[in-house]
Amino acid sequence: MKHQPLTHTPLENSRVLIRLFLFMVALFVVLFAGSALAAPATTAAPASLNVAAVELAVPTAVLVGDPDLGDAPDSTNHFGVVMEAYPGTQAHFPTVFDQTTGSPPGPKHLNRPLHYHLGPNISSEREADIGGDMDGINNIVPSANNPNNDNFDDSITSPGAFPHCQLRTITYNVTVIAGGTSTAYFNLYLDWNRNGQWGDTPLCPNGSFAPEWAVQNQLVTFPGPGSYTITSPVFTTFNQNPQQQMWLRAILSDAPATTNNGSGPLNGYQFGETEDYRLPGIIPTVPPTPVGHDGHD
Ligand SMILES: [Ca+2]
Ligand SMILES: [Ca+2]
Ligand SMILES: [Ca+2]
Ligand SMILES: [Ca+2]
Repeated sequence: MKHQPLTHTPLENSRVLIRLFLFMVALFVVLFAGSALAAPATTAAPASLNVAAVELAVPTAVLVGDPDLGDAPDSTNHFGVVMEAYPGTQAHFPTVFDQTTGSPPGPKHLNRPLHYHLGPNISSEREADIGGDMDGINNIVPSANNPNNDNFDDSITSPGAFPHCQLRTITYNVTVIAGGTSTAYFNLYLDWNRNGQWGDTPLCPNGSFAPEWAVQNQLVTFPGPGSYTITSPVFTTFNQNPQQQMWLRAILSDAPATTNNGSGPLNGYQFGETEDYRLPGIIPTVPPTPVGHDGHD
């Protein structure tokens, strides 16, 4: 039997074209559906990023790009009102940045962007006594003689006692937000003699000086983002009246401090935070009065 060559009628050709068209449609649907299903997997893939974000514990309430200032009382303020450091003692702490109110300027950290700060959190404000403040109240309110209103003074959680004329250190926490290796300077001021200013250098009976600028430009290096606990260098205390309150200032900044009174540079620091603490006086513990026998035993 003679072999007949394969040929297609016009009808058969149109069927082939229809099948080919349907195959292409099916292939397109499969590809489209596949890409749609793959999309969530793409966004969920870098799980390590989520882990890093949790580890950082970056504060969400921070107004990134806004400055930070201290909240110790300052009598050179925008209201021209004298503030008290302690009852009956005028405050001379440099906290207000605006130098038209009087020098020296208080430390101001621009934090654009926020790079590192003291403790787990930070709150921002435009100025110490006027303008916007994310806490809803200015750091100091001179008209009400009301300082110490800045939230998140949280780097020194247990200052402890400062026995008179002893050697000791202090431990503080730092949070680094981003970037590679970075360096910062830590400074600590304590109003040992309670005269409403930092910068004095009282003398201990043993002949050693106790500068109120207790920690002077401790250089600290951070290998990367994270939370760090740091111990200060040893300093000499001076605390004749431990039952009295005492103002303490801690500064973390990108540039070294240059004055002994707790002030900052004329143009501010680029990064960091200033935390001011009004430490409560230590109430001396009174030995319990011995309970006498009542004679009925
Ligand atoms: Ca803080
Ligand atoms: Ca603040
Ligand atoms: Ca404070
Ligand atoms: Ca002093």
